[in-house]
Amino acid sequence: MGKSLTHKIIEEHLVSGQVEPGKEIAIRVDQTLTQDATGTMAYLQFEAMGIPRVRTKLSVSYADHNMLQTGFENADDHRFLQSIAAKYGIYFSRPGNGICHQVHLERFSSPGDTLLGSDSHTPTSGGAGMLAIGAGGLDVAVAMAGGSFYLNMPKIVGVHLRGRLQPWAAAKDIILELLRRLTVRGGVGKIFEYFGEGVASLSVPERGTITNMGAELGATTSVFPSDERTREYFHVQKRDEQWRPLAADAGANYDEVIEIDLDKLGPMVARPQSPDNVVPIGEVEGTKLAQVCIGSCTNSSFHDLSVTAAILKGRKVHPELSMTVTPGSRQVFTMIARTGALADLIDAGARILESACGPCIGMGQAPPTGGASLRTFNRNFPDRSGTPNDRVYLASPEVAAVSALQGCIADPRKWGTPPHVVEPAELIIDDGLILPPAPDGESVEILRGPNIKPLPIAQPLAETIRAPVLVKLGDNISTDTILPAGSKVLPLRSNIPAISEYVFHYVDAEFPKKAKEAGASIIVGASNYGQGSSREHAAIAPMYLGVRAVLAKTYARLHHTNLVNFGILPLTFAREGDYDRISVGDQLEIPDVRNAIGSGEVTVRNITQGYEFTARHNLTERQVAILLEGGLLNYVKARAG
Ligand code: MIC
Ligand code: SF4
Repeated sequence: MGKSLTHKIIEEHLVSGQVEPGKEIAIRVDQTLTQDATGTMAYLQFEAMGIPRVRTKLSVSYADHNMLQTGFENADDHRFLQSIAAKYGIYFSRPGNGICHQVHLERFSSPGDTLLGSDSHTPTSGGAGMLAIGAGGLDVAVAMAGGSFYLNMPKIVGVHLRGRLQPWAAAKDIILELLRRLTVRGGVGKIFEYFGEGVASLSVPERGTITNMGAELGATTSVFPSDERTREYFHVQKRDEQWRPLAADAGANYDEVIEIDLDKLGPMVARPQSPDNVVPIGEVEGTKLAQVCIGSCTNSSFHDLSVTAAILKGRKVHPELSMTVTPGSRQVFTMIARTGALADLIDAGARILESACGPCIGMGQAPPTGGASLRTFNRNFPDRSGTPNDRVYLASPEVAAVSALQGCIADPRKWGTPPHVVEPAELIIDDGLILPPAPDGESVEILRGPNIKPLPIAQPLAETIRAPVLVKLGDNISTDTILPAGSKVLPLRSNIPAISEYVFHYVDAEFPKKAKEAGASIIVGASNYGQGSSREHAAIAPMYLGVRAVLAKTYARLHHTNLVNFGILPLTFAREGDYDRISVGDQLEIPDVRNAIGSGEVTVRNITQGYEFTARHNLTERQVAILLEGGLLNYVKARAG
């Protein structure tokens, strides 16, 4: 039986474990990336490990999220990141150089290598044949220190792409179609590997759109083969020598296979407030729009912006809406300036934003109250845009551009012939905003602003947990709900005491106060608890407020690991009915938990209601040991000697 590409890469990087679904494996990490909203914590953690220089082949620190400088915090954090990168052997991509995933794909992706990034959309580089996985900052810090990355071996899903995309259908529609079929939980514990004749018709940035948004399926990662299209991409990036061919064996063995017939795929739209709330465009056509935003790490390539410009050329954005365009990288920005596409966008009345995450993470451009926003982004979780009860739709740049002209969601197939965008034969390559590390880090001084507060350290698991339930939540709660981002909160990422005041802000603004008063507390979640981002702050801040355990039906991979890394016990209900029985305010007791945890089951007493139930966990032995020691940092330090 032939091997999948994923198996080949994992086997090449295997440090320990058996490559069988569900078994814990450890893999070697070739490259790491961090961004500024997760990076400050990751580097504080790296510093705490006392290692003089990173031990990866390549580590890059990006400044792309925290770009609004309405106070000193973000500027200070960027200065900190720049100095720490110089000291510890890390490349620093300065503010203005672009969104981490877009820049990484362009300048650093490397087929067949592994990449661990402190951002959930790290799988974007899977578009160039990397095994690229999102993780919490602490896991990335451990990888920078030379440690392996541990994960439960996922199932491999082969996605067979048949045919080719028809006019007006886009790469975005492929991933939206998968979200429609599988939902935001459908990819948990899985890696999606693309194959079939349809692959060759997709460029690397188009593949990047698909692997990027595989994160919304809950997938561990997604990967494309490295083929002739990949070679062309490396050639225009003037990185020919970094390309190598990679593919699955003929007749490769997949745990599951999904077929997508590209010939039959039309434009799709995700409705508010979940990326899997997907319908064919006909079902939402005519929805009046207050805003259209093009950009984010999902759709901000030269092709995406050039298609948009060609549609808008000689026309004006509808007067009742506001349109923004964000180039994903300085390279894209420069190229659209040279080809004239930028002038067409400006003429049409689009608001041009700097190369950064921007509106995708609520850093400006919150839509008006009640107004619908159509975005080419990857997430439309509640309140993420910065407007309470927001109505955010997700679609391709083609749909967004045509809709921007018409003032409502419009089917481009009824609008006219798709523009033909010619990819430039030569790109302007200028890595001037990527600073290499100092050759001798020892003399570099780390510049710390007053926003950077010391890391709180978790406590070893208690003998007995006795605590009230402070909040009870429904399915698919994202980390945006646990700890919002946006322009007010993001600048506090290096300051846990300050950011913890925003935990569950939109669910119960009193949560931080109640948690501090209670001293110890428990969160109750339902299915796919903690989906979405890699932000470990959604674990650190609750830990800081005294949250000791979470009880949920199932967890998203990244958040589950982050909870363990910061000493919060993630339990599951043995019987789902026990979820229904429990109420906010109930006092729970988990007796003798340090001993009981080894068996995989613990007894929970609901003291308020007077009954007992069983809770389980799916922690590996290593994770149990981490919890007993009070988090990964304590665990690593104890083993370092
Ligand atoms: C996101 O898209 O939610 C973010 C902001 O990029 C996060 C990282 C963070 O919260 O800093 C992610 O996707 O991991
Ligand atoms: Fe930035 Fe949005 Fe991409 Fe997250 S999803 S990395 S916030 S552009």
